[in-house]
Amino acid sequence: MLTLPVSLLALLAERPKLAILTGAGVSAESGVPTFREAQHGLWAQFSPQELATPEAFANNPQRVWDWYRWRRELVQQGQPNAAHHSIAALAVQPSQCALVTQNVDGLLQRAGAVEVTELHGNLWRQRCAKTCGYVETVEQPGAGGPPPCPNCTAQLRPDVVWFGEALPEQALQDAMSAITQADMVIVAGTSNLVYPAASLPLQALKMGKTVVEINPEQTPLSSQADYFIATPASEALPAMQNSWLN
Ligand code: BV8
Ligand code: ZN
Repeated sequence: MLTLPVSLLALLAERPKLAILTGAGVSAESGVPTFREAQHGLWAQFSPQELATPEAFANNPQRVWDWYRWRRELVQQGQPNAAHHSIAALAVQPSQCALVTQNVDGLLQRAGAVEVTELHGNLWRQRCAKTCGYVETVEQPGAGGPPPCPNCTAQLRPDVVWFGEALPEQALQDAMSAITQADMVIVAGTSNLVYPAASLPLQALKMGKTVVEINPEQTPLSSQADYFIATPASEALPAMQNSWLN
C-alpha cells in the first residue's frame, strides 16, 4: 500500500478544492499506449507527431485514418482502470473537483465522470475536414477510409486537435478557470511536453496553488511541483482519494 507524504495527507484532509489534469499515462494501465510509447509499437515507422497533423491528413488521409482506427480499437478493448475510477469518484461534485484532460479516449467518462474538459478533442467524434461544421459521434472504430462529409464534398476527420492547430477556446478557458478556482492541482500521467496544456501546471504554480505531480518518470515539471509522487496513477490516485474523501 502506497504511503503518501504526511504533509500531503494533512493537506488533503482539509478537503482542498481540486483540479485534476490528466495525460496518456492515466490510460496506460488500460492497455492504451501513451503517445510517446506509440512510437515503439505497430506504428514505429511513423512518429505520432507526423501522423497527428493536418498536413499528414492532407497528404495521406488513409494512413492517418488507419492509425486512428487502430487507436479506437485499442481504447474499445480497454476498460477504465483504478485511476479513472478514483478520478471519477473525486469529481462527483464538479464544484469541488474539476477534471481537465489531454486524452482523447473517453475513458474518464466511461468510469462515470460527467464533466470533463477535453483539451485535445475526442476519438469518438469525427468532423468535416473543411469548414461546413458537420460533426458526429461514433461508437465503432469504423472500416475503410475517411467517410465523405454528408453535408459537403469534403472528407470527415477525427475531431481531435492536431499539432499546429488551436485548442478549443472554451476548453482552454474552462481549464484556466478550473485552475484558478482550485487550491490543489493534481497533474497525472503526462510528460508535460505538449503546449499549451503543459503551461497549465506552471500557471498554477505562479498562482501559488499546491501542485502534485503523479508520474513514475520525471518530467520538466517534477522539480518545480510541491509534491512529486513517482508512482503509477492507479496507486497514487486511490490513496489520495481516500484521504480527501475521509
Ligand atoms: C498549438 C490529440 C497554436 C490527438 C495531441 C515549442 C514550445 C512550445 C510549443 C511548441 C513548440 N514547438 C511546437 C509547439 C506547439 C505544439 C507543441 O507543444 N509541441 C511540443 C511537442 C513541443 N503544440 C501544438 O501544436 C498545439 N497547438 O500550439 O496551436 C495555434 C494557435 C492559434 C491558431 C493556430 C495554432 C496542439 C497540440 C495538440 C496535439 N495533439 N493529441 C491525438 O491524440 O491523436 S498531442 C499528444 O500529446 C497526446 O495525445 C496528448 O494529448 C499530448 C500529451 O501527451 P501526454 O498525455 O503527456 O502523453 P505522453 O505519451 O507524452 O506521456 C505519458 C506520460 O505518462 C509519461 O510521462 C509517462 O512516464 C507517464 N506514465 C506512464 N505510465 C504511467 C504514467 N503516469 C502515471 N501512471 C502510469 N501508470
Ligand atoms: Zn462538410
